Amino acid sequence: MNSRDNAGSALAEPVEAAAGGRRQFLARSTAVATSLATMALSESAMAQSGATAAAPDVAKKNLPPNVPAWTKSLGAPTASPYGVPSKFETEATRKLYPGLKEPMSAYSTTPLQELDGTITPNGLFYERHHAGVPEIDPRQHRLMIHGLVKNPMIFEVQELRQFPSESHVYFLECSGNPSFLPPYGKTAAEVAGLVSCAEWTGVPLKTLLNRAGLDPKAKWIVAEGADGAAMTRSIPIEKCLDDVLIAYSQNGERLRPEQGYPIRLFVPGFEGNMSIKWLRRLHVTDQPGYTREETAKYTDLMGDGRARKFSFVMECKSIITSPSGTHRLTRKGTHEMRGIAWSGRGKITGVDVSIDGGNSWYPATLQEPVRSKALTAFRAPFEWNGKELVIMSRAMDETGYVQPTLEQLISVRGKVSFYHNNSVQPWRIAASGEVTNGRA
Ligand SMILES: Nc1nc2c(c(=O)[nH]1)N[C@H]1C(S)=C(S)[C@@H](COP(=O)(O)O)O[C@H]1N2
Ligand SMILES: [Mo]
Repeated sequence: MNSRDNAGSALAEPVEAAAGGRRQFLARSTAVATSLATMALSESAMAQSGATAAAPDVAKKNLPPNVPAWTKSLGAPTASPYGVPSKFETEATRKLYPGLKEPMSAYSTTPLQELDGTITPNGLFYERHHAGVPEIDPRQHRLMIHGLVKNPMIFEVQELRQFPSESHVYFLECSGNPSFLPPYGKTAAEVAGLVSCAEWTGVPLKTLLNRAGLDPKAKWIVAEGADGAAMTRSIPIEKCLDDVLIAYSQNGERLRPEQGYPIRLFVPGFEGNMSIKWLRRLHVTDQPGYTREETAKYTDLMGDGRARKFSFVMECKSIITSPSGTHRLTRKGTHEMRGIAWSGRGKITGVDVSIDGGNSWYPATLQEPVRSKALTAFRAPFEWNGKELVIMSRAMDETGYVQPTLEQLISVRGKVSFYHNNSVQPWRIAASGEVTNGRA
């Protein structure tokens, strides 16, 4: 690492030097680069890297012992107004959920199988819009609080930013991530890509409610969005006075239009549809609104025909994202499985993994810090000797709840249930190394 850093700083100097000096430097840097390359690519490193062997089309002229083309010229100019990923990262993109026919009342998935760690880049945050993404001028947007309050209020966006703020890392998950029935997705994104995680900054809702002054009869708040769907949901007052935020930033920058610019409600640990985007109205009431979204839509029909309503909390769940569907193992030996776990009830306390289809389990290592209602990364080594394996993970949270199998879930909820499938996800590694959905 050190010698590479030194080489890097040596590279920085000559850019400002005169042309003659630069040519001289290039001769010097060629020597440095060549010796570094020889050192780094020891035999064992070559055996580990699969990448060189797997890409025969890559021009040999850029490989050791040659100096690559990009080392012999200036790069792109500084200060492109907004940075974008490398053009070689073509798979790290959001995709419309499989089978959707139109993009307006639709959802797109986070490419979980392409990402590392627990923070979702803003451009890859999953999307769920009931009527497309409105373009809202923040100067013309207002938040109204009315109903069972002493002082009804209307806030400008810039006023909201002046209240004492808080920042928290929280996951957001759509309750339909995924449905119970086949077809089962091919990739981790298709199976569970309607979950993402960000650091949200905003003003606690309780601050605004205290200012408005709650009537003792206040029991619910009906939140409404400013999009064409005027998406509306009722939230119990206890939750509103607990950890709900009026968020205006995600991962340090202002919300993206897709995530509710200029402000959204953020209801930690609850199903995504309650975190009303483009928030314009909070109606304080003594009972739920029983809006279209919480009657026709977000209830869970049980096997006996009764509906489970107000299933707010996203229960504990996990998924292995690497290796996962459409990945391929290219060598035998020790591999690392990696994944994410989360719970709407608090912190993840453990993740077990299995390589024999769930017959036996062993503990994965959790990446610190483990945060409440946020994605937690886990990893565990496993051996692959060229025989078929079925790998899966099972998470536990601080309430003692253990992530169920699909069979266990169906035995309780029946088969007509659509939302809240938090079951264990198996991946099959074939003798060829190909990874596919273990359910298909
Ligand atoms: N105003 C409004 N809020 C909304 C929605 C919507 O369509 N309109 N979709 C909801 C649903 S179903 C989910 S899962 C989340 C998705 O948030 P995201 O697009 O930031 O991931 O927003 C919720 N809030
Ligand atoms: Mo959703």
